[in-house]
Amino acid sequence: MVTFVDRVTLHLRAGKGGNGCVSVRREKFKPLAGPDGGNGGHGGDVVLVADPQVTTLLSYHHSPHRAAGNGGFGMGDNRSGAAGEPIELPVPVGTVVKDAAGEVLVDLIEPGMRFVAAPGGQGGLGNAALANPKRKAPGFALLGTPGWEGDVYLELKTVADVALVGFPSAGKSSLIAAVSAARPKIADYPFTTLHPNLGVVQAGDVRFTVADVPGLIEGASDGKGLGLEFLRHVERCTALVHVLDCATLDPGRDPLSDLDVILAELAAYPVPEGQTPLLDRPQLVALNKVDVPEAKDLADLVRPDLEARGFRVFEISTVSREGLRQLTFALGDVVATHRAELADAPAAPRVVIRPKGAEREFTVRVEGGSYGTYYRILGDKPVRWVQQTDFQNEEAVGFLADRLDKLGVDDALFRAGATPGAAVVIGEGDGIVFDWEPSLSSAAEVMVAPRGTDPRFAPSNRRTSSQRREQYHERMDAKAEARAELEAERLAQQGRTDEDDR
Ligand SMILES: Nc1nc2c(ncn2[C@@H]2O[C@H](COP(=O)(O)OP(=O)(O)OP(=O)(O)O)[C@@H](O)[C@H]2O)c(=O)[nH]1
Ligand SMILES: [Mg+2]
Repeated sequence: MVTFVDRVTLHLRAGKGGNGCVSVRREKFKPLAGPDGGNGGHGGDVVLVADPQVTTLLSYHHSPHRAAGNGGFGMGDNRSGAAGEPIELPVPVGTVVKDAAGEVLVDLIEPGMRFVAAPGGQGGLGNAALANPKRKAPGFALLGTPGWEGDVYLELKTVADVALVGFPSAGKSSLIAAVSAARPKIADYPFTTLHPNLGVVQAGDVRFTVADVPGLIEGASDGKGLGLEFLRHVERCTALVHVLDCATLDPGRDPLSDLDVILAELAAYPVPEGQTPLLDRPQLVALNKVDVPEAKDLADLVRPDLEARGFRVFEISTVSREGLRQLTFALGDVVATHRAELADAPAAPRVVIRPKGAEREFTVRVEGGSYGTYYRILGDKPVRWVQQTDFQNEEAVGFLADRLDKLGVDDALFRAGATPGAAVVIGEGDGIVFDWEPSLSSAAEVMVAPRGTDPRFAPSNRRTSSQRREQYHERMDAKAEARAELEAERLAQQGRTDEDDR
């Protein structure tokens, strides 16, 4: 038996980003020829795709754990890691995706719509990419960040233009089989249909889809029979067709009271906000099984009453195919009119989804616990930067500190009242805990000088150019003097030797 699964919880894991690489290029006469560590590859995404070929969530019911591939590590010689293999999960058109808290994330209502349910992690930069004129040979690389991991909840809401509702065995499945190529199970016991069936109907040049939902009985809104559970599949339809059984032999049942029971049950069904209540949509009545003579008589009898209540009534037989053409053409008109209204309606204002925290990149929250106050920093960037840091590597930790300071984290901590040595946690939960040491931000503090002095105010000992000129002349004079002295000495000596020769 084919199982129809229309709700499932998926456990997804996107790929982890690959780590960047630290490497130094070596050449024969240049042993340290610069950094050449490549970047890590990005982790693969898990993507849900609305696929018209898929009709149930069955495959996810059997294997709800799905994971995308991890990014490859960067390597030396500027080789980047391979990107992780993404996975695409085909889901039926009309699948609503919710997060673990039940919040609607997306409604995959158009064929081909894609939704990245679990984004892959970022690959870490290698040391070649981290090099810049100031940091020529980085001795560190960034780690890849983990991919998104968690649960999403899928719920299938069939997308059909027309829904067939009615008591069990009224002939709903027989009708869908008579007007479309769908071949649902048909039998003369109640609750033959256990899941919605879809069929495509061509009426003139209008093509529309019809859904047959499991039968309703009195008290369905209290959970009797199959309950109202399957009316979820009716939520999106344009029009309803009440299929009324004119040939039932059950005592106490006739088309008029059947209709009242179904109307009461439909009225009890809460549609999601912003949608038209089921009973405010166009409704048609099909009096079925008129191939049976008694049924035909009964149909003729109740028809004026129903018309007086404002319904368009069709006498049909799925066996003799009587009245089917009129019914399908009338439905085609309703659907076409509705489609034209939708096309004419002014387009809904476009909703711009801004990335979260676009205006403020992080927040500081002061929290207290039995271990004293600590400061929690929340924001995508700081959290990601921590994930990218190899805490075994001092240079990498220094790089993290610089990044946090540049973002303004130190200033924000000051403003929040943190003092040096305070405990700072980055991220939710246990996160990473630091002892805060504010980075030095003013040049005066960096210069080494006794407390209370500032070398910038110390008198200069550089010579001015006039002083330099003076000194030059003094030195030249001294040289000339020394040379004259030497000359005199030489002459004096010569004189003495001349005397000796004599
Ligand atoms: N004579 C006659 N019998 C019909 C007609 N349409 C359906 N039936 C019979 O009615 C019985 C129930 O038909 P289904 O189509 O299974 O009824 P259903 O409304 O889908 O019932 P559930 O799925 O149980 O809610 C079957 O035995 C059909 O053969 C009809 O036009 N004439
Ligand atoms: Mg059925």
